[in-house]
Amino acid sequence: MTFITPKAKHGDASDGNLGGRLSRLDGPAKITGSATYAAEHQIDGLVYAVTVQSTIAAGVVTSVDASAAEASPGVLLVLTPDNIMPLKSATTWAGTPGPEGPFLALPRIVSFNGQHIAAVVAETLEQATAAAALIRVTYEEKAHVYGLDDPKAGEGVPIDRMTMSRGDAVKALAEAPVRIEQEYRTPREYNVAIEPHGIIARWEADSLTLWEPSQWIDGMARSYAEWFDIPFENVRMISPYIGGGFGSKALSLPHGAVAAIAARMLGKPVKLVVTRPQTFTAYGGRPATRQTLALGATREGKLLSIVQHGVNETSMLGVAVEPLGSVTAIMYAVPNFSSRQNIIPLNTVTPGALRAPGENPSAFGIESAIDELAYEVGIDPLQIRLLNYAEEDPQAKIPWSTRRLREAFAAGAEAFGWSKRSPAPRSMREGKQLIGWGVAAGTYPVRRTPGEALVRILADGTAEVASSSIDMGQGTYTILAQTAAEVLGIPVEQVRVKLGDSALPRAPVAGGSQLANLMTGAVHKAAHAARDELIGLALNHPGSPFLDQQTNTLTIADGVISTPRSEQPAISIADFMRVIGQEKVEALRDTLPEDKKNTQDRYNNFTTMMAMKPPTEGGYSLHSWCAHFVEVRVDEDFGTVRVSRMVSALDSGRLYNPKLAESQWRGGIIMGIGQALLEEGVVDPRYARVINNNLGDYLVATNADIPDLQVISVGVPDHHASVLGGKAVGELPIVGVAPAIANAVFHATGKRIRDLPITLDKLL
Ligand code: MCN
Ligand code: MOS
Repeated sequence: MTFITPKAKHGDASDGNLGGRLSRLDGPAKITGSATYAAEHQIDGLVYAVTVQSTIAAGVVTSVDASAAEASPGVLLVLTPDNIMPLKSATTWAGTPGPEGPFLALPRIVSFNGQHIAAVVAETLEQATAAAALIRVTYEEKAHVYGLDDPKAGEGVPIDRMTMSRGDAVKALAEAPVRIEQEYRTPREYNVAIEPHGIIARWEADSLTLWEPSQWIDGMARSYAEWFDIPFENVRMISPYIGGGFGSKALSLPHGAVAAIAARMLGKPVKLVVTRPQTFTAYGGRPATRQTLALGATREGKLLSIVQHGVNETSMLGVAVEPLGSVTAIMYAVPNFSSRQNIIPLNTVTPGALRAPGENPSAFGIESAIDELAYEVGIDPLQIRLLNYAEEDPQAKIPWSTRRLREAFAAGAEAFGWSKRSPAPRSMREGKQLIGWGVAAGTYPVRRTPGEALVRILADGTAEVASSSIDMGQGTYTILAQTAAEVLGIPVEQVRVKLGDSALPRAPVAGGSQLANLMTGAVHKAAHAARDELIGLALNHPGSPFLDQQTNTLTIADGVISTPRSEQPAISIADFMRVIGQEKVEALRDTLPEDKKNTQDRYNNFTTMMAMKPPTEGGYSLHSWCAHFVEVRVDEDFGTVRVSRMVSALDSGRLYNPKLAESQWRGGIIMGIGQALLEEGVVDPRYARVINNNLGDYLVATNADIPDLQVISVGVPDHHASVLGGKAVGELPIVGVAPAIANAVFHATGKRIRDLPITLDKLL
């Protein structure tokens, strides 16, 4: 079992506590290659699976000729729609029953190009790959719908729960002295984590062990248990290191089912790693979106009404909703608002979650539109945002817990030098470079699900923290060590954190940027309980040197127990444990409400998202906020866009580790720059196939694309949001980056790009 132990020395002792800038504890293992990722585990008797994907987008597999593959060297098994083991349908992530009928990991009906339709298992990866190429599939092809622009796409299906309104938006829009109406679009975007999805599945009798990267060990384990109709306790999922997920590693997927089926049929452990091209269709990324936004305002720029209609693509089989009204509804104090949304089924894999699903494209719409309004009425883009500042949640009509967006605008503008901006488009240049300055805001809700943690103090005076929650790079190991160190009074170097194993105390999904708040809360509670028990022993144990002290409390600092007034006696935890002959002191605690501690509620809490509280529950509206200020340089001749400078000010409440939070923010901003300028899944209409399905053609931002990024924290502790005062960090920073860049590009060039990414062809 992997324990993460801090090795590197760090500056100041307090760095080890909450709020300290401790470096990532998992960093050295990841950088030096000693971290073992799921597919790197060495398992005796391992065999290798490779999937074959459909080359049509719609139709039926009429036959699969596997004879050549079966006769190929080393081949052990070929799975096709003819012999795939039907699995039970599993409960959805929302906690609702899964689709009717069995779950077929290799279905005969083809609903998108790139769907797994066969798999080959062989003694080596090379043999499996070679044999997979020999499989001949015959299809009966049907007409497909390739994308939102396909004339066959239609209007789609309204999603009633997305409908929002206040006031009379249509009437107020019609009466508004100033009106603008535009359509904004975002393309299909992909998670492209550097570690591709992969799995090793091994059966021992009716127990299944899975080495698979996971953002949600307990949720995924539940799917496997239900698919194979075995008890949840029989699934062991192991995922100590994850090479990024960005939303794509939270759910069990068909290729995982294929590996587990093959392992069961063969009685051998099976490894299946999807290839980079397959990562584009083995699961979905962010769906393409389109939204019309109509803004009505006074001539002074005060918003009177917003009317929004959004659509996003989904698959033929699944309902994926990318909530386009999420930011629009709350960013500005507009009295009249209406928003509705449709989803349009297409021949694509069911879209999934990608960093800030909903908020991200929502902000692209509203934060571009408000900028357009600023030019229309002739006021500064920052001023118009302050003019329409929402002092309370305009949709829920309740106070914000904290909203330091005004402070973010002020701090960002100051650091950026916004006051020196020349207002007119195309008015700033350096030689052939047109310079543009843009601003946009972003927000992300604080989501809350109860958690659980074990904290154990050992005989040698060190401590352990254990949880089935995960660290995919965001810093969970580090902040949980800091939480335990601070509460226990033990140096952080002596705290080990164990994560990523379903055998450990349970945890909900590491999604929706909730994990840091909920897990620091659970560890804090468990550590307090362990510390209280240790102090209780020191006060009451017959062998304790503190027994005859006139005190009812003790302090622990730097691993030493002492009385609060005099320093005598003082004894290290290790010596104390030896004196009283105790092996360990441990506490398992959860943050479940009293009425939800029963077995079924507890199970659902950790294995579905049913218990996740909306940000408006509890009387306050809980959100993180940010403001991005961008400078772009656009080459007048070539239309190339470079982000040359960027300052972002963010309010995530209290930061548990500012170094890591800043790194999260920079990472999200970098993804936002990629989204603004580079990322787009290109679909060939003839085959409804994503054609740039590799990192050579699907461009993400690289170092050369990224300038120095200044990030400023403007948050204050928010104890409505979480026990320890933090708000959401992980997804916030990407929200608002693309519109800030689009706004800067308009300022530079006078061209408004409403269709991401902003490529040179659109500017020339
Ligand atoms: N943090 C902090 N103070 C707070 C809150 C958080 O210092 N008040 C820091 C901590 O280092 C914490 C990190 O920020 O570990 C992220 O915390 P949080 O916002 O709670 O997000 P989660 O831990 O739930 O992580 C998930 C989130 C999501 S949903 C996506 S998508 C995303 C993201 O994190 N994917 C990532 N950041 C990622 N970072 C990396 N490296 N890889 C991914 O795949
Ligand atoms: Mo993040 S997209 O909620 O995993």
